[in-house]
Amino acid sequence: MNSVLIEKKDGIAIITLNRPEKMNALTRDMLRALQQILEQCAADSALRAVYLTGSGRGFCAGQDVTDFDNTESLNFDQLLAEYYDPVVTALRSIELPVVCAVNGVAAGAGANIALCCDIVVAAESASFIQAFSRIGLIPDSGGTYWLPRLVGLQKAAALMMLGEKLSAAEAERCGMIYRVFPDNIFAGASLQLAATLAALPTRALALTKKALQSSMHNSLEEQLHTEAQLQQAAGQTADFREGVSAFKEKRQPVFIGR
Ligand code: T3D
Repeated sequence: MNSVLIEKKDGIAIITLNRPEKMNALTRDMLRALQQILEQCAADSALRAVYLTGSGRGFCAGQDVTDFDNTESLNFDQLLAEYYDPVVTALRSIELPVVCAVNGVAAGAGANIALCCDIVVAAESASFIQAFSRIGLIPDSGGTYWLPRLVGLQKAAALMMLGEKLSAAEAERCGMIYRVFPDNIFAGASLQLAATLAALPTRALALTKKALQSSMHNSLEEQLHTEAQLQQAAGQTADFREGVSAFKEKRQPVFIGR
C-alpha cells in the first residue's frame, strides 16, 4: 500500500498521507514519495491547486519515532536536508495554492509541514502539538520560522517549549490556521475550498504567494518594488484580461489559469 496517495481531479492534486495505523508518522520513504509527488505536481500545467490531508483519524504524527533506533549516530543535519527541508521548500515554491486539510492530530514535523502550506483548515476534532520538546528535540521543518510569524513570539515559545496540545478552535482563534469546520462537513468543505481556489486566476495566486513570501524579509520599499514587478507579470496574463472583460460585461469571469 502506498504511504502517500495522489489523485488528480478537476485541476486539484489531492495528496493523502497514508499510514493511518501510525497516525501517518513520517518515514524516509514517505518523505521521498511526498517530494516526488510535489515535483510532479509542480510540472503539471493542468493543475490549479494542491490539497494535502491525512488518512484515518490523524493528519500526521511527525517523524516516525521508532526510526530513531540508534540515537547516538543520527545525523540530523543530513536527515533534515535530505528528507524534510525539500518538502517544505517544495510546498512554498510550488506555483499553486496549497490547502492543508488537517483532519486530525498534527504533531511535530506534521504540524510544521501543515503550517507552511498557504491556507490551513482543520476539523473541529483536530489538534496541533509541537511535540519536539517531549522527546528532547527542537522544532524543525520550518516551525521556528512560521509559528512566531503566525501567532507571535510569546505564544510560539510557549507552544514549542511546553509541547502542549492546541485545539483546532484555539488554533483558529490565535491566527495559526485559517478556519475550523465541523467534523461532519470537514472533508467536503475543505475540498470545496481547494475547488474555489482552482477556479481563480492561478498565475495571480502564485504571484500573490511569492509576494507574501518576500514580505517576510523585505523592507516596505523593497516590498513595494516586488509588488510592482509581480503586478507587471499578473497584468500579462489571459486571466487578467478575462477579469476586466467580465467586469465590464457584468458577468462571472471564467479563468483558465494562465
Ligand atoms: O531529522 C529527523 O529525522 C528529525 C525530525 C524530527 C521531526 C519530528 O517530527 S520529531 C516529533 C515526532 N513526533 C512525536 O513525538 C509525536 C509522537 N506521537 C504522539 O505524541 C501521539 O501518538 C499523538 C499525539 C500524535 C497521537 O496520540 P493518540 O493517543 O491519539 O494516538 P496513539 O495511540 O499515541 O498513536 C496511534 C498509533 O500511532 C500508535 O501505534 P500502536 O501502539 O497502536 O502500534 C503509536 O505508537 C503510533 N504513533 C503515533 N505517533 C507516532 C507513532 N509511531 C511512530 N512515530 C510517531 N511519531
